[in-house]
Amino acid sequence: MEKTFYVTTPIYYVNDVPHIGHAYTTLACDVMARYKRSRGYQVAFLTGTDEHGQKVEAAAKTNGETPLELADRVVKRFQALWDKLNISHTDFIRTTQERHKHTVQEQFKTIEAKGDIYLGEYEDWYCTPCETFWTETQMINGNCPDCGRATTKLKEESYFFRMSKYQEQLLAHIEANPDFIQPKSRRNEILSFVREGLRDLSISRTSFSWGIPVPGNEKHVIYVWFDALTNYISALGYPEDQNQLFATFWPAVHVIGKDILRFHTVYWPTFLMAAGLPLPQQIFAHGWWTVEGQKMSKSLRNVVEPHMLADTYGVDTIRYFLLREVPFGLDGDFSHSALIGRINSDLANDLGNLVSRSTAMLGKYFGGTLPQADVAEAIDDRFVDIFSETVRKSDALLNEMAFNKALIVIWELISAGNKYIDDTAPWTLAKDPSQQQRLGTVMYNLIDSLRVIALLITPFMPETAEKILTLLGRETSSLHTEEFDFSVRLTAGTTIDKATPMFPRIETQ
Ligand code: ME8
Repeated sequence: MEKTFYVTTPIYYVNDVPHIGHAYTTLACDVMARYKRSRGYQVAFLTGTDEHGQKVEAAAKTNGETPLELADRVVKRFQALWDKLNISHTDFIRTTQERHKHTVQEQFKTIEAKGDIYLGEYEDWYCTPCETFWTETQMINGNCPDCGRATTKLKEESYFFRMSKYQEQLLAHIEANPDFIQPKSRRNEILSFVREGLRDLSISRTSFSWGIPVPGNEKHVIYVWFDALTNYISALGYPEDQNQLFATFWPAVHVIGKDILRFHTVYWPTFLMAAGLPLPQQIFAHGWWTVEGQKMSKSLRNVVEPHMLADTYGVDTIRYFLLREVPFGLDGDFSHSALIGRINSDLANDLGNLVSRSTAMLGKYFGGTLPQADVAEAIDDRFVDIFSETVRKSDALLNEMAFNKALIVIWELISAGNKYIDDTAPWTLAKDPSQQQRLGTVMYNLIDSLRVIALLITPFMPETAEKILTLLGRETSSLHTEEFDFSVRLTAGTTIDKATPMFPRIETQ
C-alpha cells in the first residue's frame, strides 16, 4: 500500500484580496505537502476559493458586477499569488464549479434521506460578514461575538440539520482522539463548546439567491458553510469517485486559522457523521497575524500584500520568515524590522555565510574538487553525528507541524557548521603540508553538511535548496530524486561550484 497524505487550506472568500494571513495558511500546507512528498508519500494538496453567499453577492453589487464576474476576477489574484510563492497544490477548487455543486447537492440529499434534515422556521440574529446566526444570549451588546459588528434579525423558512443528534458521538470522538483537534488549547475550547450542547443548525436561506439551490426546493439556497466545507470531498470526486481519489486520500488534514475552528471541528464532522463518512484525520488551527501591532484591515490601509513582499525580499525569504517567526498555533505580529532582522542574521549571516565560506574554501584549497574524508578526529565525528540527529529531530517536529521548532533545529546544524569552520581553522591547516588529508576531511564534512541542510530546508525554501543542490552536483549524484535519501553521502571527486551570494544583507538606518 502506498503511503498517502491529503492536506487542505481553507477556501478563501473572493470578496477579499489575498494578504499574508491567507499566504501563511497556504505556505504551511505547502511545507507539509513538500515534506511528505520528500518522504515518499503520495500527496494531494487542495486549495481554492469560496465564491457563494451573501457577502460575495453584496460585494459584487457594490462593485457593479455579477458575483461570478467578481469571483472570476479575484480568483486570478489568488492563483497568481500561489504561483509566485511556489505553492505545490495538486488541485484548486472553486465552489462555483459544477463538480462542487454536484457533490454539495448529493451530500444534502444523502443527509436528508437519512432524516437528519427537516424544514422549519428560523428566527435569529445574522452577522453577514461572518455568515453566521447568533442567539440573543450569544451576542455581545447586540453585536456579533466574533467580529463585533452589527447583526440583523432574520426570520425565514429554513432547512435544519439535526446537529444536536450528534453531540455525544462528536464528544466521544474528540475525547478518544487527542490529535483530532490541534493545538491542545483549541481542542479544549471545542470540548467545552460541545459540552454546552449543540443546537440544530439552519442550513438554507431564502433571503438571497447566490448559492447552490436546495435539491427539490429551489426557493432555498444551501447555507454557505454547508456548501464550502463540502469542497474537501467534492475535489476528490465524491460520491462517484471515478478516479478513486476519495478512496485513496480521504481523510484529510485540514489546516485553518483559529477564526473558523468551530465550523471545521463541529459542523463539518457532524455533517460527515450524518453522511456516514469518516471524519478528518486532523484539524490544525493556527494563530492570527497582526501587522506592526495592529489588526490588518482595509480601512487601516495596513494590509500586507504578499506579492509585493516577495518582490521586495524574495519568495524563499518570505516563506522562511512566516514559518520561523511564530510558533504554529500562536498569534504573531508582522513587522518589516523583524523580517529584515531575520534576513540579516539567519539567512545572510548563518546560512548564506556557511554556503559561501565552504564552497569558496573548497575552490581555494582543492580547486573545487571534493576530497576524501580520510583523517577524522573527534571533532569531525561530533559534527557529522549532528546530521542524522537533526534529520530525526526535524522529522518529529514537522510531523507535529511545529514549523518554527523544526527550523530552529535546522539552524542549529547551520550554526554548528559555522562553528566547525572556526574550530578547525582550515586556513591554518592549509599552511601545513602534513595536514592536507585532515584539511580534506574538514572540507568534505563541510560540503556534505550543505547537502543535509539543503535537503532539510527543501520544504521551506525550495529555490534556495535547489541552488545549493545544484552547486553540489545534483545531476551526478543521488540528490535528484524527489524522495531524498539523507544517508547517501557526497561522492569524493565531484566538482563543486563556488556559491554566489544568496542573501545580501539589508542595511537600514
Ligand atoms: O473563512 N492571520 O475564508 P477567508 C492568520 N471562506 N490567518 C489569516 C488571517 C490573519 N490575520 N486572515 C485570514 C473563510 N487568515 C471561509 C473558509 S473553508 C471551508 C471556508 C487565513 O477568506 C486563515 O487561514 O475569510 C483563516 O482561517 C482564513 O484565512 C479565512 O479566510
